[in-house]
Amino acid sequence: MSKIDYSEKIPNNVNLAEDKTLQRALEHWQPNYLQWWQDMGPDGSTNFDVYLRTAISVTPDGWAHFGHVKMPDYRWGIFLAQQEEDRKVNFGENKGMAAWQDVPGEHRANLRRIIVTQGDTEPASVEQQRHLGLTAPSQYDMRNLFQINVEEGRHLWAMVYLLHKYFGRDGREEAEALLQRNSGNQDNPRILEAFNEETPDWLAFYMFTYFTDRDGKFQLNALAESGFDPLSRTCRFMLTEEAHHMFVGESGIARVIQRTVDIMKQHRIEDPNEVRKHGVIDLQTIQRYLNFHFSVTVDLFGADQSSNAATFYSAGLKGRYEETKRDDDHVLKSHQYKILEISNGSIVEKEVPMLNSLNEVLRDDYIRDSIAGVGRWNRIIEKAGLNFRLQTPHKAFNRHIGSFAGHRVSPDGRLVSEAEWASNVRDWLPTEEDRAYVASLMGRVIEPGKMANWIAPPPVGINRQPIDFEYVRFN
Ligand code: BYC
Repeated sequence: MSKIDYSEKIPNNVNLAEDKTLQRALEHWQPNYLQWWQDMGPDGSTNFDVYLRTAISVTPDGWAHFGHVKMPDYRWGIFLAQQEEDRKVNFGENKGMAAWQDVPGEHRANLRRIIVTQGDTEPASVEQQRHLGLTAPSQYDMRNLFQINVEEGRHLWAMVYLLHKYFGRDGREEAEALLQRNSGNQDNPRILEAFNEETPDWLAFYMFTYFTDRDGKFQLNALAESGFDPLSRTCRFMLTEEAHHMFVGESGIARVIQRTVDIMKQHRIEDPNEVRKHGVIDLQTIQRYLNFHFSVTVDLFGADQSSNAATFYSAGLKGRYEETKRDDDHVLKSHQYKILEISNGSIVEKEVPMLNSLNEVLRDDYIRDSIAGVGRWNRIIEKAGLNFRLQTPHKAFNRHIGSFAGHRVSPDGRLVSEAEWASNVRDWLPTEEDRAYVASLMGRVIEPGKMANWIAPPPVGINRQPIDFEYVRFN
């Protein structure tokens, strides 16, 4: 197994010491990264010792080593999954060629763009979540937040390594720019819209990690198929860390629901106003947050028809989810796909060339995967004997990218007038009052094992530790 040497300034499994120019360039970027972490990373956490997992090798038994660490001392490094022998480009017009170990000149600009877009989301999410440590509902949750933050930081390192190693001077400039754009900054925002939204409270955080980190899963899987082998290997290792992020989201929402339905049962109440009197989050508010995070995330897949997506695929740069498990020609020139469009005032299906609709293909795979967890949340409500059910909205609801941008569509998929939208939007998307109510519940709970009133405890702790383990030492 290829162990990672933590005595090196930048831990890595890419023989960095043998490439002095690259090593110097990354060592030059490192203090700027640490400065960014100080300025934009988890607020007020510098002195905390946090029970974190760190990768000590990229093999299955080595990537999750647990111990208390001060976050600024976390060893961010560069880890690629092991190289597969004789790997090929598995799709597109270059299918069957040996996978590229260097950037093919004609695809340089597109590859750089994909890597920069991926890289931009990682620090953006840390910025979005930077104040949440101040209102963590338990030590367990605070630790999970910080774990996610350090790993998103490492994912930025992963993309910066690719930019520095393979893209020369413009790669180095892009790496600097990744630290200069900031989430929500009017003058220099993050690239994709969802990463400029706020994550102001923990309900939003769990929704983000459930829905938006899942976009990460699907995009990284598509990039893990890339014919550019270093990108594929990088994404394959990033994916091992992504599962925990989505777990935090799914189990977080499950615990919020559990607590709410326990209170509803105990007091025999269903009216959301009554529910709120007990300091828990009503199911209707959870639904509105779900509608928001789902729709904003669905936009992240890009336009339904995209010549960029067709080019990325045909060139062998970005595949479909589980490309190599699919049973077709992997060239897709004669394939069709059904997308939705608006025609004569209603939403209808239309068959178009699949190559141009690969963003939609990935979006549909994503939607299928997201719905599964919502079903598991509903089982908690059902078990409590309540009739309420959460639902993912129609994929045309609240869209800002693609053919539905500028149209009003209800959560159940009807094209509606501006007037109907205006009179219902308060039931469909979180209102100022919802956000203020959720914010009013937030407050840091620091005693080991204690939970805020609005959330149930998790069934088990991290790494088989008890729930009242000291996950964060505040010093
Ligand atoms: N917001 O032809 P289109 C993660 C732009 S998440 C703003 O459809 P394309 C993570 C687009 O750039 C995974 N703008 O574009 C999760 C284009 O602009 P130009 C992130 C948008 O290229 C949680 C124009 O609209 N990874 O890892 O086919 C925490 C036309 O669009 C948006 C990736 O996304 C938007 N939502 O598709 C931490 C993978 N959507 O050229 C991390 C890499 C589109 O006209 N990225 N536009 O100026 C890609 O593969 C593609 O760039 C996209 C866009 C799928 C995002």
